[in-house]
Formats: sequence, structure tokens, C-alpha cells
Amino acid sequence: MTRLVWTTAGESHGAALVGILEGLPAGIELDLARLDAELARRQQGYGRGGRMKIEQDHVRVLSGMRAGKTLGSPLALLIENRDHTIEKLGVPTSARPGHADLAGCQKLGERDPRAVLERASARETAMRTALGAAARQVLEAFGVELFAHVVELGGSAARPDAWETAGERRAQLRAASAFAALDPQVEERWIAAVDAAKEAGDTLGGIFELRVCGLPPGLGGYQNAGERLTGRVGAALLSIPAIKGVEFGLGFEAARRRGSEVHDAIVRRDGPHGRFGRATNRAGGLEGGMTTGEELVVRVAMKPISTLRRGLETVDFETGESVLSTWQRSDVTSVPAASVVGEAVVALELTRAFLERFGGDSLEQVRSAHAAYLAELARL
Ligand code: EPS
Repeated sequence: MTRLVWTTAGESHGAALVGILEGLPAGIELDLARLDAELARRQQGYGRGGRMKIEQDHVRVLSGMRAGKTLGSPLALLIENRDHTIEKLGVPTSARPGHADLAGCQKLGERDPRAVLERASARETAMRTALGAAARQVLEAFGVELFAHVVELGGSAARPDAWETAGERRAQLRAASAFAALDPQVEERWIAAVDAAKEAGDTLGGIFELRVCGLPPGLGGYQNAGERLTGRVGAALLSIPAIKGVEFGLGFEAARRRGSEVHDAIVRRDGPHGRFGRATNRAGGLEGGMTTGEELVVRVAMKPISTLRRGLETVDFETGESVLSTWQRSDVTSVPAASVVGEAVVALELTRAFLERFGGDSLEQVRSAHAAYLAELARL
């Protein structure tokens, strides 16, 4: 049995993105259409730019499967780039503020932002989305569902109870939204905000919320820093380009309240995960670095895209003069896309934690370990 690990390769305008996911148990009937569906979802959202009209992301499986099932060997995926122009693209003469350009050039000791930006580009998140869409199928086999929706755009918020109000209609509402949001009232307002920012040559950030239902208690660990799931899920989300903040449950608000208004009472609740539950879920589903069995609730802040049509002040490498950064095309906002990537990276991290606890070489072995744990929880 291998610990679940993954990696990607590929430049934004290179031939393709490549991904390897190692440690999936054998015997999972992977629905590959789901991978393409998640890729399509990541390409959508009002405010996306010209590049998304060029790409039509599609995954090819190169290894790790036979007759529709995983073999337990590394799963290798490929997404071809239609905009394969890396050798034709010029070298920018200045670094774009907000991007990896300058720090990357300093790191490499080269005046060549393209040597940095091709890999630093958020194009890479297409492959993470595909890998996450494969990994989450393990979780789904055990009733665990992930769902992200956009709750704020450019400082304008959806109704705070959008999740509760949407109820069973949430998948339908999100699919109908131009922003992967659950509150239909935001559509007109946010479209106007994106149009205004576009007109001004500017960009918008926002916040998405991720919910994970059906997690058993006790995933992750308290024994060592590296096991704590709060840090692991937080790090996964903060590794997405442009993500600036992550909060669980009450988040920063918890720091302003008294303990009696923060902690969740433990109550008797007979269910599939034993005899205990929490009266409230202000912790957002994690205590002591482990899942509590309540919903995981994470909110994630994304800064506005760093490429602005109006330009930002920078310095020309050759002349040393102050100039405006260059612009060819860009998104005005990609918060809806980031929410899809958020689901994917958290799916990867939670699948890793799930397999650490119940892992086996085959899905059947995982099922046995999971069933034994449920029996143990029922006795506690
Ligand atoms: C990106 C710049 C844009 C985005 C890109 C991320 O690409 P281009 O420079 O080709 O216009 O479209 O995102 C994607 C290609 C994608 O698939 O999400 C950047 O600088 O990070």
C-alpha cells in the first residue's frame, strides 16, 4: 500500500499538462466522464477571459486502469493544451506586479519572466482538478460529498444563509448560476460588478465556501503537527494561486467571542458514526486536528487576478525606468473556477487522510477497515 501522493507537470502554453496520482486502491470503477465534467466546470464562470475560449480541457488516461477499474498502480493523466505556443511567445521586458514574475526572476537570476510565469500560471490547476475528480470517487464510495459555492465577489456578499436556503436544490442552483453561487439574487449584481471592472481594465476577487458532508470522525491526527487536518486542508487550499486566506467554521470571528459562544456542546445523537454529535458546528467540522463527524465548513479568500488591462506600475529590466505592466488578455475574475479547484485539492487531502485510516491495496480491503471502524464507533 502506498501513501496517496500526486504531482503535476506542464507549462501554461506547453504541449500538455501531466498528472500522476499514486496510492489509489485497486478495484475502483473510475467514472472518467466526471473528470471532464469537473474540467468543464473549472473553465466556466462569468468573467473568464479569452484563453478559455481556446481550451476545451479533456483528460486522457495513460496508465493505472484496466477494464474501467483502477489497478492500484500510479494513475497517469494527460490534458493537451490547445494554446501550445510556448516557443513563439516573447520575453516580457518587465515583471508583472502580483505575479510570481519578479521573485521568480530573482530566484533564477534571470531577466526572463516567461521562464517563471509559464509554470507559475494557474493553468496548472486544470490537472489538479482532474486528479481531485479521480480521488473524490474513493470518498464518494463511502458517502462523503464535497460542494463549493461562491459567497462573495468584489466585496458584495450572497445571503449568509444561502447554503441552508438552497437545501436539496443546491446542485441545480449552482449549475444555473454564472458564478457557482446558491443565491439567485446575486447574479445581476455580480454581472454588473464584473462588467464595470472589465470596463475599467480592473479585476475582482472573492470568497468561496467549501462544505464536506458525510466524513467520519477521527480522520487526521493530534499526535504530530504534520497529521493535523486543519493545517493540511489549509495548506492544500493556500497552495492554489491567488488564495490569501482560509477560515474554518466561525474562523476569525471565533477570536472575538467568549469561549461559551465558540465551542460546540457534545450531545447524544445515534447515527451511522456512533452515539455522539455536536449541538452546533461552530468549529466547522475539525477539533484537535481531526474530523468531528460534523460537516467540514471552510471559507477561502481569493485576491483579484494580478493581470490588469489598465496595467500596474513596474520597472523595465533594461532601462530601469518606471513603466506600466503589459497586458495581452486575462480573466476579470476566476473565483468560480477557484472554487472547483478548491474542491479538488481538498478531495485529494481528505482522500489521503481517509486512506491513512482505512487504507488497503484494494477497495474491498478499504471497505472492511471502514466497516470495522463503524462497528467500533457504535460500541463506544
Ligand atoms: C493565467 C493567465 C491566463 C489564464 C490562465 C492563468 O492565461 P493566458 O496567459 O494564456 O491568457 O487564462 O488560466 C488558464 C489557462 C486556465 O486554464 O485556467 C495566469 O497567469 O495564471
